[in-house]
Amino acid sequence: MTNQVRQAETSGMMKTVSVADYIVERLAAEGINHCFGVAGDYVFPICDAVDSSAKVKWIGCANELNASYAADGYARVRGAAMLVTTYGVGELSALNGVMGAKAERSLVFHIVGMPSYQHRRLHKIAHHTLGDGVFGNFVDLSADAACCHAIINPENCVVEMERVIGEARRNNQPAYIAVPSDYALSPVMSADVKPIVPRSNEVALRKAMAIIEERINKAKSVVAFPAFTILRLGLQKQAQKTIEALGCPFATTLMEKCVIDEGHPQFAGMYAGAVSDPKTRQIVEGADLVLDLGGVNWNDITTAAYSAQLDLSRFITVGLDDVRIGDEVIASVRLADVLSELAKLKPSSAPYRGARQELAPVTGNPSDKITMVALYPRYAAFLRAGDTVVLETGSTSLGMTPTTLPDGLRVEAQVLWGSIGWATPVAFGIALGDPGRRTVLITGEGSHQLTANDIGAMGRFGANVIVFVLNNGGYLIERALEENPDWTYNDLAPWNYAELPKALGCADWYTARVTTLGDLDDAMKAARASKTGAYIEIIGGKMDMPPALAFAHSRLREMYGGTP
Ligand SMILES: Cc1ncc(C[n+]2csc(CCOP(=O)(O)OP(=O)(O)O)c2C)c(N)n1
Ligand SMILES: [Mg+2]
Repeated sequence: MTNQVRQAETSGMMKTVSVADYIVERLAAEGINHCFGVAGDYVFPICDAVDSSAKVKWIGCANELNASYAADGYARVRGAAMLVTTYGVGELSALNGVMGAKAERSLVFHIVGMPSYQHRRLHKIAHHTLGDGVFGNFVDLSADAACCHAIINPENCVVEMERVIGEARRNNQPAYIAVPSDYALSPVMSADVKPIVPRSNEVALRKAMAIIEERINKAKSVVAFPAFTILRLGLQKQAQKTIEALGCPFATTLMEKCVIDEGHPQFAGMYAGAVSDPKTRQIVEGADLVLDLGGVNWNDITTAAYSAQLDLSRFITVGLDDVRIGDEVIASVRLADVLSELAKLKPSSAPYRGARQELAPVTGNPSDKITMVALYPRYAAFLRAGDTVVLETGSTSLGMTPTTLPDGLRVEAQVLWGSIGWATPVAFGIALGDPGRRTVLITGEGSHQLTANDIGAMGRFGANVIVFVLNNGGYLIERALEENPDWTYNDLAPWNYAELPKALGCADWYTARVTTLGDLDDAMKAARASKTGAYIEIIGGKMDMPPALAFAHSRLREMYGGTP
């Protein structure tokens, strides 16, 4: 059928474009060149349109959950991504990943092929349904994981695509686009619409800037927080310029690790409530004005179990699309516009200069077993400018975030949603989306077991990721968060991790399984030199945890409360 439409395009007098082709080409115009997904019959027309597009390449993943994570990773570095799944069985498998993208503000266009309009009209009993002749059962579920959605037909296609693209860009969150399979093959009806580009209302912007400038001028001390959304919107340089123009110190939470180099002279450290460095804590909690650039997420993790003492009356929060000052909200003001206005300011006094944090020294003898004390400084020494590091939830992220890292890194983590298994496909999506940088995945083995099968896709599509898998015999972070670390539910099937790349088709990858520091140092050198992907399985101790986790382990009662 798709071919028939395409033939009509070339042989007929009138140029016709199918709905499926239109959707794919319109999303390509958003800067998307890869489409992650799993095929299925209801979505064949969309898959065909991708396969025959000169601009978008089909990237088949092992399952829809992986594809949704890979799309999240791609969107983080490219601004937007395309995810294609089939009706019901496919889209529901992707829900966790799409919801996570919504929580963490990553723009994934989720396109789902539905049963045909004709079958819907006749209430046919069809596969991938509940057998009830109802075709709306899953639309609401998938739509809830997005910030906007559309059910496409040939008449509304052009208008609806502009609406969802505009709205998804405004919120930087997923959009759900459902396309009945017969409509997907119909010629699209033209409509006269222009792309909706989110922009500030000039009057509102001037009003917000007047208040912000007045507050800055009055404040005796200012601290800025570049939020994770700065990274999602690719505004790192603008945020840095703004902070340099203000001359004030800036701090980050662990959701914004390295959003601006940690070696920047105005960096005041990582703020995490009671576990912050005392100087950082004083700068943040003692500031007259906290300038939140992008809407920091003050959750249980970023505030170290709600131990942050932040007086919201001292805050100005610049959101993606509004500015909040106390109870006053000024709507229709874009973050990027506020940043460029702030960057025009001149600092009233000499800029803040913090003490540069040096990288921790690499310690231990070559024959020593690998301990966490020796491991994390090694990661810091291994990483270099031009790397994008993907951190998995688990002991790894708690080990990495307090570790000072070199300049020029990009760090991606899913701190708020925290779904294990996320990091492996995300590293894949990032490697495809941003091939000019080297992607480094750091994961625990328990998380890796959820999504490791797409190491195969990395090999297939030439994504040369460097993978570190910490094999510590189970779910260490969970052992640490319980009185009894030996519950059997924290144990795992003992995989031979270092053999996975070969079994999954990455025959030319560098692989190693290391048990001593000397072996680890050699493997790190070889991984860095390798032109293909690299995979290092690191054997760690079952209860050897980084200091932040050990701290939590010693304070379980404070964290969770006592037994009632
Ligand atoms: C999808 C999902 N399921 C379960 C959890 C709960 N959980 C959080 S961390 C974790 C274990 C991580 O283990 P591993 O990756 O081996 O890291 P380690 O802490 O051992 O270094 C689990 C099961 C979760 N966050 N997400
Ligand atoms: Mg583990």
